[in-house]
Amino acid sequence: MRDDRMNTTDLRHVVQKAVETAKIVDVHTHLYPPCCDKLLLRGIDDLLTYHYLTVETLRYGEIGPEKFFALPKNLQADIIWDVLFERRSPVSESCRGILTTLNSYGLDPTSESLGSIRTFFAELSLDEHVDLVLEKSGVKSLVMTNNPFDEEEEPHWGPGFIKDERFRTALRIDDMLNSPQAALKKLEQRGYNVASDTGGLDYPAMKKFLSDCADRIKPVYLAASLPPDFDWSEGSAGYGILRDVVLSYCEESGLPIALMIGVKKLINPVMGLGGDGVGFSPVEAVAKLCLENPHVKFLVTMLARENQHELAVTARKFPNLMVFGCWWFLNNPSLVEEITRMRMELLGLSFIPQHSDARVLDQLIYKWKHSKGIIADVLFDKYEDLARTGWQVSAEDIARDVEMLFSGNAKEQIGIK
Ligand code: HDL
Ligand code: ZN
Repeated sequence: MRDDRMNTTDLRHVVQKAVETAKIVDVHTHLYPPCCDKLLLRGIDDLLTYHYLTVETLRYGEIGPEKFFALPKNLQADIIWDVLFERRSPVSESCRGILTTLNSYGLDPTSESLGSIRTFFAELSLDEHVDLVLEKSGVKSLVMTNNPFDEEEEPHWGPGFIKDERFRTALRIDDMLNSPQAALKKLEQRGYNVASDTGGLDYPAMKKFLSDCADRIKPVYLAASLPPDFDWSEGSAGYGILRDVVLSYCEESGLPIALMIGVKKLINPVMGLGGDGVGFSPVEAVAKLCLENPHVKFLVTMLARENQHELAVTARKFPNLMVFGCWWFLNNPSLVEEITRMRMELLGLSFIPQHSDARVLDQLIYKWKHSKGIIADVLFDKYEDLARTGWQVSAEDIARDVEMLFSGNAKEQIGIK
């Protein structure tokens, strides 16, 4: 019988402290290391013009998308601040995130102007800013999204790109899976001997390309976002490439593959990055993938709320399936709580509860603060449930469990120390 008894107040305090101080491995972001300079978005204008807030602003119809996007970034930010903060209460999760972040810097937007907030950020050098945000957010290391076909990013792929251990790479292969012919053309332009006379897809050239990219940036996993109708069956779109190029490479290299399923690209193109939608996706495809590729490690997140229960049940059947994060439109308190509770009840501690998906450096602060608060509440409730059975967790037990959720499971999956 365990003898360390904690009363409810002590238990809540110990859980909150353990979660609050937990170091984080953030398995999915869109950030860049300091060597990429301007590619790394940071500061108040980048925070305000994050695509989550631009679409929320444009809903009020005070300005049209074309006119809005033609404005310089600072004027876009002025409009967003006026529409969503000055003339309405900033109750959405993306707006609240801005306020949480400013508050963490000791800035009070109710009394300070946007101008003085801009001055605060302008005085932070890039390296100081990165160090400050990683310290405040508790993120020890994060995984980027590295697309070999991104003309802005790819030129940075040299030894300096992977020098900073805090920024790990992920080889993002959406283009190869979702637009293979265009991808092959780009391979040809880069000097790959694409056997175009076959008329079909040149798998060996694609696999060589993957291997060469991996040699350059040392990814911790391969990644792709997939549409709601993603299907793993002979003859379906992308099936051959996924099977004979990507999964074959993952099996040989031992690299996991992260699949992010359920995005409907550009349902409203004029909104740009903010134009994507969500769709229900057959989880059966994930089950078949895991069944037929037992030696590949799958990291899977799905975008539709309605997919979450079946995905968690599927994960119970496949040890090579690690469910991660409350992705994108699910990263809202009500859904993070619902999904985390359900996952813990079905999977225990064998899942990765969250990733930030941060596109702007400072977002790490609010995305993790908000999620940590919810995950701590869920954990506390579960420990209370245990206590009612007579099972008392100790402070060491709690520290161990929290480490698994915020870094241990991730490190094991992506092979980092
Ligand atoms: O495809 C992805 O990685 C998504 O996360 C998109 O980048 C999306 O636009 C996003 O920013 N989600 O938070
Ligand atoms: Zn993302």
